Amino acid sequence: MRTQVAIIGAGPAGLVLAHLLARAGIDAVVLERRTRDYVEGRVRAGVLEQGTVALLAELGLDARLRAEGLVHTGTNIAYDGRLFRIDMAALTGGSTVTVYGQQEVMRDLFDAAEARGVRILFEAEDVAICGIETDSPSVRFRRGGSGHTLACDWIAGCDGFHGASRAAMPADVLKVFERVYPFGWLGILAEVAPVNHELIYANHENGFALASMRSPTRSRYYVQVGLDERIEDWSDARFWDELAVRLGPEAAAGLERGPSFEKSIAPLRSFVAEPMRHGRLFLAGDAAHIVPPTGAKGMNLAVSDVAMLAEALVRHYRDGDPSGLDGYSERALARIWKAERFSWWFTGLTHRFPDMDPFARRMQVAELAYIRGSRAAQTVLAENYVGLPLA
Ligand code: FAS
Ligand code: PHB
Repeated sequence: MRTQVAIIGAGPAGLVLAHLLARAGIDAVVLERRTRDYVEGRVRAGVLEQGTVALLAELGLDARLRAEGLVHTGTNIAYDGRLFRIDMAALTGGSTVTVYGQQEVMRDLFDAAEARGVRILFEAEDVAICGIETDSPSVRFRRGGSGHTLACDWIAGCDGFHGASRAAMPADVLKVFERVYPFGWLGILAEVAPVNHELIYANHENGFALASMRSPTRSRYYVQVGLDERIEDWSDARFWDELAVRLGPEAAAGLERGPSFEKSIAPLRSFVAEPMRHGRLFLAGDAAHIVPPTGAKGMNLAVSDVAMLAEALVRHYRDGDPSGLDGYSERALARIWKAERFSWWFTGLTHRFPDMDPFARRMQVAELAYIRGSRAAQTVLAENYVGLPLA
């Protein structure tokens, strides 16, 4: 088998890249180890930056997004029994975010793949990356009980944090930067109306909580939990009681309870691997970086990475111009580190750290009070949350 670009991973990074390359007439093959149902069934991100929405629209993949996505002009912060709104659109010249679950994005990307000529090989196992320091790289894999080799010009490692691509980078080339947080997020989905028409990020002395949603009738809620806590420790009743406490009386007024139909705990980390290119291998999305979901950046960064990578590949194949490929890692990392900073800052502002002393707690409350009263501080939060421009 041969293609121009071998894409490993059919998550948001791999599929958006595949659509962008197919639209440009560049041949690609996506190797995904799971089934479509498994990938589409993973409950993950919920908030799309304006740039992500625009890219999906450019690809003609925004019909359902426009019909079902919830456009938010603001977001809300609750602390010490208070609740205040940040009018992001007013502070950023009209920018908004759209609530539309990653599962829906993946369904739209998969549904449109065949018509666009996107080739996805599901259940491709034992992927092995070869020859990235040569002019003839390839990817070996097993599928349907047989071994295969995919010869290619370039390899896009879009296989997430636990994939094979980052491990293919030479150890003496790769530098990693990491912060592992001493807590996780317990999230539920429930068929109940959201407590607010926008999101609420809550800082409480018991810990962080987030009120989000997937539709006017489906809510997505999170509470911060300790690393030693298990899903079986959290009945629905305990979850709803603790969520109400952490949101506070004003934010939780009218909180509708109901049975959860999805419940999971996700760990939080900040992680960046540099560089995002070695020879014929490029990294994109979670394969190269992870952010705590507080800033709603994970999936959006994956999309902006591959928007830059696709632009570079088009310049290479159409114009014989290597500059985009040569500059990809530096350009992508410049935007990634700003999102890492925002996500790390917003996590530090809203979560309860086990070693937090009374002074540190007072610093959190003082910063929240300052943001509540400062247009300048709210502008800084708003412009990061809606998404910084692609430089
Ligand atoms: P992904 O991990 O989505 O996709 C990688 C794909 O590669 C997967 O389909 C995987 O099966 C495949 N793969 C892996 N190894 C392979 C191999 N060896 N061979 C072939 N295929 C392979 N972001 C937010 O913004 N908000 C959130 O609330 C949020 N919650 C999250 C919860 C969890 C549990 C996780 C893990 C992530 C969450 N994220 C969230 C971040 C998430 O949305 C990612 O940023 C996003 O999925 C990144 O997309 P990709 O880079 O495509 O990686
Ligand atoms: C979600 O709806 O899943 C969500 C929203 C905002 C975040 C994280 C997760 O910051």
